[in-house]
Amino acid sequence: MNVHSSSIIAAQGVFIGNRWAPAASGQTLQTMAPAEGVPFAEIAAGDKPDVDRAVKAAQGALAGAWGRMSATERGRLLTRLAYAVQDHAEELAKLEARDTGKPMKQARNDMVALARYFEYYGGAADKVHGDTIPFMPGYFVTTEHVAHGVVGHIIPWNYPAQMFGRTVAPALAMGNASVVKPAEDACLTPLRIAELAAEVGFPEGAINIVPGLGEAAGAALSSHPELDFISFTGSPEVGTLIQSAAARNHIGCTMELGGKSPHVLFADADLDVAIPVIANTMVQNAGQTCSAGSRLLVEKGIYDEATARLAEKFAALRAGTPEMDLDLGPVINATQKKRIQRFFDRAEEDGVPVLSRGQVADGVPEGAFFVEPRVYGDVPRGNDLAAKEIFGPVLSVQRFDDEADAVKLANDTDYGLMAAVWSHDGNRALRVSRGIRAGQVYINSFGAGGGIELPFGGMKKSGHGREKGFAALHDMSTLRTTIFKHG
Ligand code: TXE
Repeated sequence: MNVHSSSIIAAQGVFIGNRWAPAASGQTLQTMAPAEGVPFAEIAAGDKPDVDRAVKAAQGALAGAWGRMSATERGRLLTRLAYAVQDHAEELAKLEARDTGKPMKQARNDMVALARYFEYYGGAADKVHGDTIPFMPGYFVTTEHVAHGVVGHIIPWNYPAQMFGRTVAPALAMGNASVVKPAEDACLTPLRIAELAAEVGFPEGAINIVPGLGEAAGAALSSHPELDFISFTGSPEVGTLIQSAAARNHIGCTMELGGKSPHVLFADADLDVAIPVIANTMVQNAGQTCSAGSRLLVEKGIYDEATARLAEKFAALRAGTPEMDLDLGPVINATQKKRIQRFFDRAEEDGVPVLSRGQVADGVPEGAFFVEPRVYGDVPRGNDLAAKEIFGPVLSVQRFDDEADAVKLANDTDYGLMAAVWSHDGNRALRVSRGIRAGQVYINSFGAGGGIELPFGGMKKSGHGREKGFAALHDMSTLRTTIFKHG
């Protein structure tokens, strides 16, 4: 694909059975370059007939070469794809940066993570062991983890390449065949990765991509009667629709539905370490990260010092285009920009003070989707700024009295994806971490560079099921128990 600015990329269409084809309807959609505010790519508007064809191709793969492959051979293919991603990292990063607007350095890091997903799950493919279970005399019982079959993956636009690696790599490692519906706002890297997969030898139908609108291709995929499992990352509203469809088809699903993750900062924390991490985890990907640490809870005695330091950090932040490669890029589209502006307007009506604002760099194109990064202080408990997932570069700060109050405040949200506790008192940090309902809790750090080895997923309304680590391999497979009565 040609990624030069000023030209519109014509993506090749849907990718089914290792071949490109136009959408059955012949229709296309235009996607925008968020850092330019202009149309960037023309993608196929996939819909039900395309999804039907993709599911058939996936079933064909399971009945054919892909289904017959040993776990070791599958692992080798995944590893080869990891190397191919590394070989094409710069091309993929440029594509991702233009499609999402993120700074080049963040897009490059995304490609490192993408390759790592395929490397990790390539190595793990033949290391998922079952058990033998002691049972009555005369019986020999084993369990094994077997593929679900055809897995549907509906992924969002914030990290198109990483999300592809996160959900597709473990599915393939376990021998499933995948049908992916990437987001209409940013889907070019998943298409290119699928093409690379075909080049390194993945058999026809193992990986199929049907781009298109959520309510068309996404709805057709999630309600497809021959799907065996579905993995979704996106909004809680769409998560509800997909879970309802999965329930109607009696299939399993994993849901990753975002978060409002807190940093709990005690007075004895090392602010030199904590403050830069807190500021950075908030503006990474312009705050459009499900696990963004978007709430800072500060022990009252250090509130002034912590917020002053944070204000300084935020004031220095600059948003710019991928090529400017500054601290953050734009948000994904005009709708998200308007949505964030509404939070700003409401905060003003509620009299919540802005502690600090970063800036949008001079020279960014008119009409691009940039948002000024902001920190809000003394956010009232229950206020939208502290309760809702904003999905933008907006940090809400609140103060707490003591340990019990810190735990109460940390849990004062519907979400439970990630959290961090910052304190030099290890006993207290561990105690507090036990009280927080979140799928991942960090002590004196946050995010750990993506941590592909570490199980990741939600409690409460952040969803269910686990991605990353071996936990993903278990979710991407089902258990067969063999009961052998012998002689
Ligand atoms: O998400 P959608 P949107 C949150 C975040 C953001 C909000 C809205 O708070 O502000 O959601 O973002 C597909 N049937 N997250 O509207 O619509 C869609 O095409 C089947 C958090 O972009 O949920 C895309 O591929 N699929 C999040 C995917 O769902 C449908 C990441 C996600 O889009 C569908 C993104 C339908 N009826 C947003 N409608 C995270 N957890 O990281 C849409 N889709």
